[in-house]
Amino acid sequence: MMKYQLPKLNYDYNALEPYIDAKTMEEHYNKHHGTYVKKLNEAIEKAGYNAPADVNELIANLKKVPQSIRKEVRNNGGGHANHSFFWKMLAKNGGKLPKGELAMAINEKFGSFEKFKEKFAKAAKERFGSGWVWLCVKPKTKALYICSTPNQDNPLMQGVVRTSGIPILGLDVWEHAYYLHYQSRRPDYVQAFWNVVDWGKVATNYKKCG
Ligand code: MN3
Repeated sequence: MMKYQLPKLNYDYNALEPYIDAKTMEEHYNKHHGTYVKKLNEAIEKAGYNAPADVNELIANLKKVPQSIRKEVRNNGGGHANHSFFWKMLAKNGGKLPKGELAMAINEKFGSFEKFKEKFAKAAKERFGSGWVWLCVKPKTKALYICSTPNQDNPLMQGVVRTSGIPILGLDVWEHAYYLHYQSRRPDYVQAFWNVVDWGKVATNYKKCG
């Protein structure tokens, strides 16, 4: 029995069309995410490391991971955590506006929902090469902020990333996430993303932050 498993998708590959196409979903989920899971398990097994069951706990405590596999765990554990989180924040009938406490926090921090989206899109555009863009919460103050990380780094990687915090929404901006459908048009992919964000789930994430 492998320690970490590819989580089940809660929708079909074509559920997010036309914004995210079925072929991209299938490849991205099976091939890319599947490979991160496989390589993560291989690394853990190789070192005989008694890793925590929760992958978020694993990546939040990279210092506890044996040095010999720390880089593989950072990359593949990050890949597993990031994608598991990403799939959950997407929905067929997404795209509804944030409501309640989260909506107020967004307006307060960014001025308006439109301005928040602009700032997030800018961060996506400016992330050079592969990485992720995040909407995060600072644990003590519950303040919102936008950041981006390279490769498969995640804001939970305290002491590793400069912008550590708790992500409540993430967007994969690796080319494999959009190239089949959008080619090099990353900004078009980011605009399409807003149609499939499940704001109810993002609001739940926000609520859990305290
Ligand atoms: Mn990806």
